Amino acid sequence: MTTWQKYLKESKLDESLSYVLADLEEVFVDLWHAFSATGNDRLEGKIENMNPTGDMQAKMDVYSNQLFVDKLSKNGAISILVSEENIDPIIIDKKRDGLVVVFDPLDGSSIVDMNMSVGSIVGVYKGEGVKGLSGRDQKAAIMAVYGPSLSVMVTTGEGVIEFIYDLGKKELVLQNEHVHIPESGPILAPGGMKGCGMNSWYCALFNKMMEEDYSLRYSGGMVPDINHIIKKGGIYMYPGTKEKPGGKLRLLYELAPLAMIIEQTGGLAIDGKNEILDIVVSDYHQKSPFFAGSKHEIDLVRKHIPK
Ligand code: AHM
Ligand code: MG
Repeated sequence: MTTWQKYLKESKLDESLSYVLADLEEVFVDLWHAFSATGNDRLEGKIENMNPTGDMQAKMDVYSNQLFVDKLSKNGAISILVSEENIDPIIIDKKRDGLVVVFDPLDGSSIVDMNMSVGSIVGVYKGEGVKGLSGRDQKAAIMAVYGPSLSVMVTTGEGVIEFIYDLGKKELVLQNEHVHIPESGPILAPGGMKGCGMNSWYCALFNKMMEEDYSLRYSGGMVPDINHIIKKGGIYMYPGTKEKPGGKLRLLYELAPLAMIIEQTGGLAIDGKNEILDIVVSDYHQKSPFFAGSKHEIDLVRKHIPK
């Protein structure tokens, strides 16, 4: 049975990337266990302030960010960390010719207290920083789904591999060595529907897809929704809305890693016109509209979105 650690040993990955992936297993497992804590150990509710990037913080946001930062800042291969929860990058050792790890430690904080599936998103770069780079420069992208089981998809640019946490072994074990998204599929996850009235093209596309018998499956957690779409085919959408014309979701640590995973499974991820992976990072927390999924459904967006 191939475990995560065995896969890292046997694959010809750059040594420093292997160190980072090895630590991430521990972070994902610890976080997944934290969701089942009871009594005083259970972390529920909001904190009475916004995070530095403008979202209300759940207690789990703070906890999960601390888990990532504590573990990764001790990793000798990393020079810089960029988190959704910190306005500025965390410099570990700028002189080191190391890796830059970007992450959303807990995506789906609005549903985390509802016992629904949520996730973590991670991208890895090499260099002195990430400004001026694009998602195409990522050395690896990883997403973890915290649901009834813990599952992890990882890509280093040669396809996508899926692991599932084995409770008996207490390790991630290989589940699927070649994850492929169908060319087309029935899952429709439309975010930003509040802006639908302002976006007549978006309403028209939504109505057309509902008439065509797509299955509505929007959970409020992008990672499990994307995971669902990779398995069955379909599309996740979050366009610019009246309230958020530039979109809600963050390019660097949410969209670019998910776009790399989707592309490596054979799907596509665009901002409406351009591929997400081609957008150059100019701000750590910049946002973008997002459409990701099977090729056929991305084609539908391209046909409907105003030129
Ligand atoms: P978060 O990083 O604050 O959790 O925001 C990202 C989440 C996605 O997981 C989800 O698809 C979307 O925001 C939900 O937004 P909305 O509540 O507007 O539907
Ligand atoms: Mg997020």
